[in-house]
Amino acid sequence: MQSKDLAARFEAYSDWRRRLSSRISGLHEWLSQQELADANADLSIQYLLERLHQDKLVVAFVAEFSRGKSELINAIFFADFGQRLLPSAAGRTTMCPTELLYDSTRPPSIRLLPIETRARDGTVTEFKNYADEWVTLPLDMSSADKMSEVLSQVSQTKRVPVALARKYGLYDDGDVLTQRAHIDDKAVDIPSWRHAIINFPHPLLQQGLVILDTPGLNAIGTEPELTLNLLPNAHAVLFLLAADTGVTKTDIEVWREHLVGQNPASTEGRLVILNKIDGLWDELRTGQEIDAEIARQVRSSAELLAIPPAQIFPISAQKALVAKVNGDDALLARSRLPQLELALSKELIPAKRHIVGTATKAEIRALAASVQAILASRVAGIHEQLGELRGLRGKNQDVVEHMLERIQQEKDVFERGMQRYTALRTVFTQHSNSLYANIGLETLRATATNTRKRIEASPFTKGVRSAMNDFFASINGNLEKSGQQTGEIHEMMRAMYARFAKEHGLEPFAPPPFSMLKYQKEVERLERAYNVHFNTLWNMVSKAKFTLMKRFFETIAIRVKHVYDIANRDLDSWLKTVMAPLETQVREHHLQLRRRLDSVKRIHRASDELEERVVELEQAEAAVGIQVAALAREIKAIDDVIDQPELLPRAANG
Ligand SMILES: Nc1nc2c(ncn2[C@@H]2O[C@H](COP(=O)(O)OP(=O)(O)OP(=O)(O)O)[C@@H](O)[C@H]2O)c(=O)[nH]1
Ligand SMILES: [Mg+2]
Repeated sequence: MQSKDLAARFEAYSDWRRRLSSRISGLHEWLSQQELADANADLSIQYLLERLHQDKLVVAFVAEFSRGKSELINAIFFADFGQRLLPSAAGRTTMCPTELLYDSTRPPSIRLLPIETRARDGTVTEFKNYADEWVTLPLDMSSADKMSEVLSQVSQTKRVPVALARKYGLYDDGDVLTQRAHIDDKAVDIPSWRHAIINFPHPLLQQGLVILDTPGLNAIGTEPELTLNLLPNAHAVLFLLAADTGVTKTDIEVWREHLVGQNPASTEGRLVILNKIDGLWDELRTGQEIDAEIARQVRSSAELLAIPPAQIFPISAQKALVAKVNGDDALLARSRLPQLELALSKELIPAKRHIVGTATKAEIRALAASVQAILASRVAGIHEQLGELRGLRGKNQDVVEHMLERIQQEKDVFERGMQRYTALRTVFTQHSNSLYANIGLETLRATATNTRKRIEASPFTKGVRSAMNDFFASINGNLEKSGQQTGEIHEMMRAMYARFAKEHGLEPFAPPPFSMLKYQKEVERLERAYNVHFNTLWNMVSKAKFTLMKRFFETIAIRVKHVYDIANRDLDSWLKTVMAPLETQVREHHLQLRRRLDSVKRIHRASDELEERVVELEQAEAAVGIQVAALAREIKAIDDVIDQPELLPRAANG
């Protein structure tokens, strides 16, 4: 059955990740056994495995209220429970952003962040680190009724004085935010919760799928967490329209702001759904007439959103849910949900797998290259020694003595060169420190504190704007400066490698450069989002605007911190990547010189040692050859898993 396709594909993807992880662990084990894993290799394998393990696929549902987001989630994911699990009803239903995921370290539950936290500093992401800020209610997996009762918390509201709503940034005198909740002049209804996380052991969630259900339009704008973090980072966003309302002005606003606002060129991973087509199922018309009407609505919606009609999926979420619950295949086909599920699984999962596979391959290649370099230098060393020793056959003591002197000299020269290496290490450390001073978290904290103070001190648009602009300017400046510094470090290391290669015959190595582009792009994206939302936010609320502005800034600051965190981590590993090979080369070369000196000394003492030494070296050479072949096999095994065509479990066809 087609509706199983999404589940089957997702399962296949998880299985692929598991196989890949176990292959990579195999490589790591082998490297450790062979004593070929240095700190750099350990670290990059650990990161790789962590990333594969935690890999999440986030699918978000966005629309104006009552378009059927929660109903669609129920229909796609939770029909097996035989009823509506997430609350879905006329009017505003989902009152807070709701994440559905599975974390096996916690029991099934719903965690709720009280709306009161909006009056304090701190974003939802930050609050996620403090369990005591959340109200946790257990989910009784044995009773769908009890579960749906607990889950109805996401539509909970409470009545509060207007002044308090204003303080939370939820009330505006223009009455935009609380339109339908207005009770009287002194009190309004507001959501009870700011954010909900449902921890649910659904097979898809267990494999790393995260579903994000959002409340209708206005609530989106007031929680910057959604606009700046959750939605831009979602792998797919499903945008819903409803056939009974057509495309309204607010639909277009949501579409512009949250789906194309940041990157008009890309609608990749964005699916548009025309829901509630059952409203067009008029018994007095023929099937053909109804299909033509649906096609007409699809075309006109496509035109209004400026996207190709093929990107719009007409469905009936409600009928699909009913059909799945009752096992009514004809109704399910008529709801057209299977087409949407198929598109979702076809678009989403192979694309995700491709990205993860390509990144993993690149990292494994880099790792393999550094191990291959060590092995190559060992072979070169053995060859050199063999050459020397074979040349000594039949020679007298004088020649041996002469050679002894020569190697001793070479070793002395190299040890003097090592002083240069020690000096380089010092300069390298200094450079690294000043790099971290620039892009370190301390600097960011100071800049953010300064901006925060300026926002608080300036009640006018201009003041807030210029504080924010300066914030971005200072971040961009830091990134730029860091880029120059990594450039200098790169140049210094490049020169050093070239010099060691030339003077001591070490393996030539071109250290990879470091690019700041990724972080600059991300900050640019935030800056663009800030520009898009600033005016909306500023116009939307009058008295509450400061609470909102501050929260808006805090979210931006958290996102920038996240960018810095990643940049710092990447820099850590880059600095290791450029330095570690030199350390290894110097150590290996030094060892080799000592070994050469040793063997010639032995031969000098007793000439019958010569043949014995030659045999030993030949054996060592063969052993390295075996390692080279084994490494190639390990890498190929990993490549094979990555390149394997998608293996769909039998459920996909059944
Ligand atoms: N006829 C019909 N009604 C639907 C369909 N899908 C959803 N509905 C109804 O529309 C109403 C709103 O659905 P919800 O799932 O609550 O909508 P939502 O987008 O989650 O709304 P908010 O949570 O308020 O943002 C409910 O009464 C649903 O039963 C559909 O395909 N056909
Ligand atoms: Mg809803």
